[in-house]
Formats: sequence, C-alpha cells, structure tokens
Amino acid sequence: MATKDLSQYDISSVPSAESMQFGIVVAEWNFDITSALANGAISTLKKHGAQENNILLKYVPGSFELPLGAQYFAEMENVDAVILLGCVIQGETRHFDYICQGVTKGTVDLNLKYNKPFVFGILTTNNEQQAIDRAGGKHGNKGDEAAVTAIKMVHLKNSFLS
Ligand code: DLZ
Repeated sequence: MATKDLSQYDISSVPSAESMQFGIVVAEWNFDITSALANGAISTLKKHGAQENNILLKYVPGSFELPLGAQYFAEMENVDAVILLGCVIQGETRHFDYICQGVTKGTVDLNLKYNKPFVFGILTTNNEQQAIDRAGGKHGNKGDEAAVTAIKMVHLKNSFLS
C-alpha cells in the first residue's frame, strides 16, 4: 500500500470485488472531509468491480459513534466488510484524544469479535489543512486506501475458506 499518497497503489494487486458486499459508515462531523472520503471509497470499490447495490451507506453523528454504526451493519446486514470513515481534528481540549482512543479501540474490537474486516478510514489530524490534503488533496484520499484494504481483507478471508 501507499506510504505517501493514500490513493497510490498497484492496481494489479487488488482482487475483484465483484461478488463482495460492503457497508460504509460515515461520520457527519467535518462532513466536507468525510463526504470526500466516502466518494473516494465508493468510486474505488466500483473501480474494482463492486456492484452499486452491494455498497450500503449509513451515517452517524461523529467519529465516536462509528464503531456502533459499524456493529449495526455486522448484525443486521449481510456485509463482507465495513469501512468506517471519519475525521477527527485536534482542538484546544483533550476531546480529540478520547474520540481517537474510543474509535480505535472500538474498531479493533469489532474486527476480532465478528471475524470480518472493519477498516479504519479515519483521519486524525492536527488541523483542517492536513485533513483536506488527505481527502482528495495532495496526499490522496484515505477513502481510496480504506476501500482497497477492505477488498484485500475480504479476499484474504475468502482464501482461507475456499
Ligand atoms: C465532539 C466532537 C469534537 C469536539 N470533535 C470531533 C471531530 O473532530 N470529529 C468527529 O468525528 N467528531 C467530533 N466530535 C463528536 C464526537 O465524535 C461524538 O459525536 C460526540 O462526542 C457525541 O458522542
């Protein structure tokens, strides 16, 4: 995967997503950024063969709510992977730390509890410009990277089952 440009990857290394079903949960906080992440994720999934009706999109108020939104997908929809998209920007208080800790721990727990990929597509930046740069700006789009990760992880799981 890319280290500098989040949208740069070896296309030939990405399996077909044609038969895969995805849930995407998007935080409404910093929506200019998170909607750009969602657009990137959706177009990347489609680029690799995912069908439009196999990409399910839901919204939660903020990044802290992303793990629970993702859990609803796991329990109520037949998805192969869930992509969590959010943007937490450092402010004057320690709120940033608590939200980041909560969503990170929550995402790790979901991966292991449900034995399926829950992809961490959350920007955690010092300022808005850093987020813009990673939501379709000069450092690419974290939504693209999250989509590629979801496809690869579903493919990995399927390789153990076949
Ligand atoms: C409260 C809050 C703050 C200060 N900053 C952000 C942020 O930068 N990004 C984000 O996604 N959400 C933020 N939130 C909202 C929390 O994630 C959460 O929605 C509320 O604390 C309610 O649980």
